[in-house]
Order: sequence, then C-alpha cells, then structure tokens
Amino acid sequence: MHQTFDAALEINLLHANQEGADRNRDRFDEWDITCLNVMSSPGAGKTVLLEQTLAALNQDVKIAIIEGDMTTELDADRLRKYDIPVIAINTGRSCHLDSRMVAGGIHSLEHQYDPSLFDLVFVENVGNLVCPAEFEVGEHAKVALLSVTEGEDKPLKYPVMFREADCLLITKIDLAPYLDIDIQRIETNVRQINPHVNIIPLSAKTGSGMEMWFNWVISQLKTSNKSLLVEV
Ligand SMILES: Nc1nc2c(ncn2[C@@H]2O[C@H](COP(=O)(O)OP(=O)(O)O)[C@@H](O)[C@H]2O)c(=O)[nH]1
Ligand SMILES: [Mg+2]
Repeated sequence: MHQTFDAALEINLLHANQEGADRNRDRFDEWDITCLNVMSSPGAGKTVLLEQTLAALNQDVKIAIIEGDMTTELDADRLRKYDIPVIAINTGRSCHLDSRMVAGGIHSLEHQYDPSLFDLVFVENVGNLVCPAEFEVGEHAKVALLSVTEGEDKPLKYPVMFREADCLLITKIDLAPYLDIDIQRIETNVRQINPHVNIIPLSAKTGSGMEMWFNWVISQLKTSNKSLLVEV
C-alpha cells in the first residue's frame, strides 16, 4: 500500500519538475542561451573543469553559472574570480537541484543582467551520482564526470546518470598510472548503457583532452562560432 502511494507521489513530483524544466528551457531558448547541466559525485572535478573552461572561453563566449551546493558558496566564490555572473543556490538538505530552484536562479540572473547577452549557462549540480540525473532543470544537454579514482564499475552501479549523459568526461586521467584502473573498461561499461554518448577522457591538471572538451562545448552553442574551434 505504502509502496503504491510512494510511487504515485514520485511520479507527480517528477512530472511537476519536468514541467518546470520545460519552462526554464523555454526561457533559455528565448534568449538563445545554451544550458549545460554538469553532474558527478563529489570531488570528480566539476569546479576545476568550469574554472579552466572559463579561463579558455570566457573572452569569446558570454558565460554565466548557476552553482548548486548544499550549504556553502565555496565553489561559487572560486568561479566569481573569473568576473562572470555566478548565481549560488543552496539546496539545504536536498541532494540535487530541481527545476524550481533553477527557475529561482534564472530569475536572479534576469533581475541583475540582460540575459540576452549570454551564450552559455553552466549549472554545476550538487555532488551526487544518483538524484541529479532524475531531475531535469531545463538544460539542453547533460554532462557527467567520472574520475578515474571512482572505479570502472560505477557506470554499471549508477546507470541512470550514465544513460542520461550526452557527454561523459573521464576525469583525472593523470592519476591513472598510480591506480589499478583500466580507462578502456570504463568506456566499455558506459557504452553498454549508452552506446552513442560522447566520451572524453581528460585531465585538468595536465591539460590532456581539454581542447576536445572545449570543442564539444562550442559545438553545443546556439550561436556557434566555428572560428572558436580549437585544433586537436
Ligand atoms: N590530479 C588531478 N586532480 C584533479 C583534477 N581535477 C580536479 N582535481 C582535484 O580534485 C579535487 C576536487 O575537485 P573539484 O573541482 O572541487 O570537484 P567537484 O566537487 O566535482 O567540484 C580538487 O582537489 C582538485 O584539485 C585532475 O584532472 N587531476
Ligand atoms: Mg564543485
């Protein structure tokens, strides 16, 4: 009995969230903004990735960030150093951003800036490999990170995240020589769940693979400027 009630509640919750996500996406579309939802377990390298992406693309692409964190603004403060709008959202006890919270972020952005000036909004989701994958926020594409320190089996154990991802970044590959990890095995496990996902192994520390990532980001822009593509 309880289970039926819980299942119905969950369906309603996800349905309401989806409606909110569609409204958020309509807003982004109105302003020709591409929104990318960046997700991973805590510590996989989301904020470092965004810092380096800002350093590389900020001159040519107008970027804003919606930064989700349970309690602090530590990541938001790291990203504010790049002199771009960073809207911090504290989710409290919730382990993911939902579309209502991101609608609040869009509202703040709209209130403080002219949103039509922006090309790209990154959402850094709360560090969690499960819940964020189930709650769309109005993104145009989902980016999942899996660091080599997390193990080859994670795509099989947390399939929703890896099924939903449009782009999978295998991060911290500079650490692979020190670990008992087979990057090819990670790729094979991901492809079992999501055969056509774009997979980019990279290291924010050595820079390896970063240009492929920047090119993928540029390819997602509505106002795509091919001259920004980097030769790899
Ligand atoms: N060795 C190595 N460390 C990294 C790399 N990317 C991130 N880190 C480190 O991983 C830790 C967590 O990174 P952070 O970006 O805060 O992860 P987040 O919690 O997913 O936002 C930090 O100590 C980073 O310096 C990488 O490519 N190589
Ligand atoms: Mg972070």
